[in-house]
Amino acid sequence: MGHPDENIYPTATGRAAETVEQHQEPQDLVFWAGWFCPFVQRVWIVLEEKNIPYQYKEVNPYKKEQHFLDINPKGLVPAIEYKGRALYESLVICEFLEDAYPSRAPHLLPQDPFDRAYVRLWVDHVSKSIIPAFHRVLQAQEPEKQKQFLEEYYVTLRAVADKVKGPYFLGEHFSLVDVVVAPWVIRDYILKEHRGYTREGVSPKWKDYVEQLINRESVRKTQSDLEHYEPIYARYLRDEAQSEVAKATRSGRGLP
Ligand SMILES: N[C@@H](CCC(=O)N[C@@H](CS)C(=O)NCC(=O)O)C(=O)O
Repeated sequence: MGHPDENIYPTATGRAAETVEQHQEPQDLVFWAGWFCPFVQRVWIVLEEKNIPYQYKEVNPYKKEQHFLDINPKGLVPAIEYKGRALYESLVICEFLEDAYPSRAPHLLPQDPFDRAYVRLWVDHVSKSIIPAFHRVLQAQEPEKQKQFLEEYYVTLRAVADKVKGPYFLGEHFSLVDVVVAPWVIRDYILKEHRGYTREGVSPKWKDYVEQLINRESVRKTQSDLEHYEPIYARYLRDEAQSEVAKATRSGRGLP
């Protein structure tokens, strides 16, 4: 048997499978994706929001095949090739799409310099606080630790909830903050089933915000059937996952 993380369902399902089907034709922009990956989903949401033509290619990043390492030496999804040149790192790609397709609304970074910085500030909070806290809850084995990390996770989410203007983070304007939060709220049922998390436990405002995000069309179109995320997270819940994110969480390092 190979690497345990190779045993993921091979392709997108549900609404995401329909979206993949519609993006098979060659285009200037090739999107190297893994249907299950929350970092991939960020880029995918942006592509769909802006209606950018792209060709979807599924890759299993755990196999570290040479053709993919030539595109992203880190061997992580997402990556893109734009007119034959490669880029990776989900946030770098999201900002690139904003810059490379300036006429395509919605603008996920606002025009005003202060507002742009404000969005980046909260995107940074998601990357540096929310996602590591999510993984600590997910991977903790002792009930005491699970409880402690769940409380810490709530604190990181409340910080965002307190700033939400509604319906989205900035108000009516759907921004990059919403893009980076959405993939994690779709996956929160894992913590609900296994770690006692509830959306109400964060705050009523958080619950309302989450409803808006999960019903956004770009989010729904990039989501697979929930049952297929389960086997992937089962390994995290036993703290057996060997992904770069899992290893970083275990050793207390920052995420890759
Ligand atoms: N910082 C990267 C993280 C991407 C990432 O961790 N992707 C995971 C899948 S969700 C991956 O490719 N994992 C392969 C591995 O860990 O070996 C980004 O934002 O793009």
